[in-house]
Amino acid sequence: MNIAFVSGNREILPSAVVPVGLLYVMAATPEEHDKTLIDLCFEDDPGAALRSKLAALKPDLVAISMRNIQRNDYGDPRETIDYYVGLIADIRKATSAKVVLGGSGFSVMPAELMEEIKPDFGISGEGEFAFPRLLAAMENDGDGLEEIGALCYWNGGEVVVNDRPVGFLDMGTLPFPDKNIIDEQYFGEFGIDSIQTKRGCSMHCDYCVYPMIEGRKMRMREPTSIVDEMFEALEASPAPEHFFIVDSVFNLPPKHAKAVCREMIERNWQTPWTCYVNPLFFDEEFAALAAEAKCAGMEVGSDSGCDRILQKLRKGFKVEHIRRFHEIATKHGIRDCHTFILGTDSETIEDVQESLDFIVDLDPHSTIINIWFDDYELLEPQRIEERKKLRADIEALLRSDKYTFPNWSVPGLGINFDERQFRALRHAGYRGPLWQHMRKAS
Ligand code: B12
Ligand code: SF4
Repeated sequence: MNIAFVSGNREILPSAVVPVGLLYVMAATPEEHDKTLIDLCFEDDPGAALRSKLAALKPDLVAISMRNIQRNDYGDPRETIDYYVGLIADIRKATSAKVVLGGSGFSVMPAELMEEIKPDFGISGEGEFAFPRLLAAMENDGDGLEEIGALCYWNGGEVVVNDRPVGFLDMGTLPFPDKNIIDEQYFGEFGIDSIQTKRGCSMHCDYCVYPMIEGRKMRMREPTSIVDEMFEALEASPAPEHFFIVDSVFNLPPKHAKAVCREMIERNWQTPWTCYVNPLFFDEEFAALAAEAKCAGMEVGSDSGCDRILQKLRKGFKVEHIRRFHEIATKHGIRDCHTFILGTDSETIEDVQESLDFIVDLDPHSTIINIWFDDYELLEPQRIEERKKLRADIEALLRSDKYTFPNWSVPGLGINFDERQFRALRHAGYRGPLWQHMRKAS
């Protein structure tokens, strides 16, 4: 088959991210198929670009990746869904090929997004396993469709979501994604590559959708293969100047994370990198190894500075663990960025204030503050209405002088978070996630 792989993502804040999920799916698609990447990230008119590229390519199948539902500024939530509805309309205008939708955004609520966006097929969760099986079934007149776990399709006007076991990929068989086919702006302008060392998170934090995308069972890659892939990525031109380890939580399990760091140290890895960590599994030994392996920064979903809320969110850690993480990371010269989500269910404005005072006292290198938004608010506007008062009170606090700092970003309110500011930082030569430079630059 002649397959067009389309990356729909156009979010460039805080930085444009390589469509690594789609690249992995492409790499796992058997070589007997013709594969072309169409990336809409930097197109001025994505719909027109898509139509003209598809008209020239004449594909038999269009596989489209939807990475995000939410936008970084948490602006009008309908916009992303409407954008994908528009892309499907563009595809239908240009070709009669069937359309398959996948990606982390799609995986968060596949049945609802099938109804909204109306592709012919949807695959939730990892695609390397299910997508080649879908191709085989399509070449076999649809035989075996019902056997493919997590496949969504239409039957008599209704969405069917197969509830067969999904079947997880053996991470040892993961082919390397081809970074030579991506737009040169990813590395030339933003400079950051993505690398994944494992899939799955075994924790049970209340709101978290990550296990829906990657599963709960943690599946590790061999450290040698991970570092081989990183060295291979450095051969791209222009080469990446920073890596982001895209694992849900890198330091879980600790043994794996330490083994990856040891492999980097042994092979004299020199390019800085950033990862997500969980304070619960964070220890001195890991911090020391990460620093020696050139870790520049760690991001942590601290979420709240109030133990009652942390417990409610089932985070598994307390405020004291956040403090401990900050102290150890700082001691080893690793910058820390804490994301807080204010106004979750049952939270009062007093709890929110407790969190804000906690951040002032902790004084991490950087802080990103979001006001809680449930993905389902997109589909149920009355839920937005119910939460209006608390949201307004939180916004007032965040705009007050008491809680305004140059290293605190509030994407939803555009506070220390806008494209012009970030572009200026990049032009001034700052590289990697820009939160790492907000203090120095301000
Ligand atoms: C790492 C990460 C980041 C890093 C990225 C760093 C970097 N340089 O890559 C940072 C911190 C910058 C970031 C920012 C944002 N992120 Co983020 N991020 C993640 C995370 C943890 C991993 C993403 C990743 O790369 N995974 C590895 C790849 C291999 O997996 P994948 O993309 O899911 O692809 C697989 C499948 O989805 C599927 N697939 C993908 N495409 C296709 C296509 C087809 C046809 C098929 C069949 C299958 C398929 O197969 C792939 C391989 O198995 C996810 C959560 C998670 N655990 O998934 C959130 C996540 C993707 N992010 C999310 C969001 C919202 C954002 C932001 C908009 C806001 C924010 N700050 O969170 C920005 C947008 C940035 C941008 N430019 O797009 C959401 C998206 C869903 C939603 N609710 O909207 C997620 C799911 C987290 C969440 N909050 O729920 N993010
Ligand atoms: S540790 Fe992180 S990735 Fe895992 S369930 Fe909790 S919030 Fe989600």
